Amino acid sequence: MKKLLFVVVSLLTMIALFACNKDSEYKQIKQDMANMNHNGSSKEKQQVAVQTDWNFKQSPQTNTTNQLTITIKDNKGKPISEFEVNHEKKMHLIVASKDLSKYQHIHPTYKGKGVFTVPVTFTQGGSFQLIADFVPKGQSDTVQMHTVSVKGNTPAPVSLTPDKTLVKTANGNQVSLKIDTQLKANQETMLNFHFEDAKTKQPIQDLQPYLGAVGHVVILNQDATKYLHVHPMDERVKGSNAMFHTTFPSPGVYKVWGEFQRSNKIFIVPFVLEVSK
Ligand SMILES: [Cu+2]
Repeated sequence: MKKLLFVVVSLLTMIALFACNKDSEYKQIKQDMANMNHNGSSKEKQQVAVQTDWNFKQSPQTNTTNQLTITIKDNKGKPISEFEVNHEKKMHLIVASKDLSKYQHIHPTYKGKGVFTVPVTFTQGGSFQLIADFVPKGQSDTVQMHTVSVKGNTPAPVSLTPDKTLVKTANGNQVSLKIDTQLKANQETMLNFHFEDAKTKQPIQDLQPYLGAVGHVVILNQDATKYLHVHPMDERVKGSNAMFHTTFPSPGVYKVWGEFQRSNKIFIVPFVLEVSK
């Protein structure tokens, strides 16, 4: 009997580990490509070396539409022409102010021959980090970053302070972030988002798929040089919990944006977390 129990427990552990590996996605890239450290799930294919041209039609400024062209080339300078559709899009672009107080997640249009275009609006001046996330055909997830200086009124940077309580409300949805253990660098962590109606406190069961999953979690470190894009363990759940499995690459303060959809409206909940050694 004991033996049988042991076998069952082992099997369950194996299934849990398998599920973890299969569904978690982990990306990290340093701005310095020479020190690039890319990590991924076991199914990951070889990452292709790419070059990226970032070109604004005019030097970027506030309160206007800035036309951005992003061109993806291989390491010989030849445009990469085919991209996989990843969570409904060929490219995901994160635009974040360097202090992480401003955040946008937008989707450039693919024009062919490696060229993507997108209008970008900045609500303030200063330094912004642009992060393009895409998959060249037959290759693995690829992340490219670019820092731009935006002309216009530039407020003093907002300091990044870890949240004391991990409960946020957006669009009438109350979102609690639960983390089982103390956050430690290089240790697998489960981020568990719990959803309640802010008024009635009833569990929310009617989240809608957003870009092919119940939600998306984007994580940046304090200076926006380390980027993680995490997808849920189970993409099909509708609430009242959504679990995201990730690993923070180093100690420090991180900002986490959870992006979800309900009643045809996207809502974003930001959390600031401290990760210890
Ligand atoms: Cu996206």
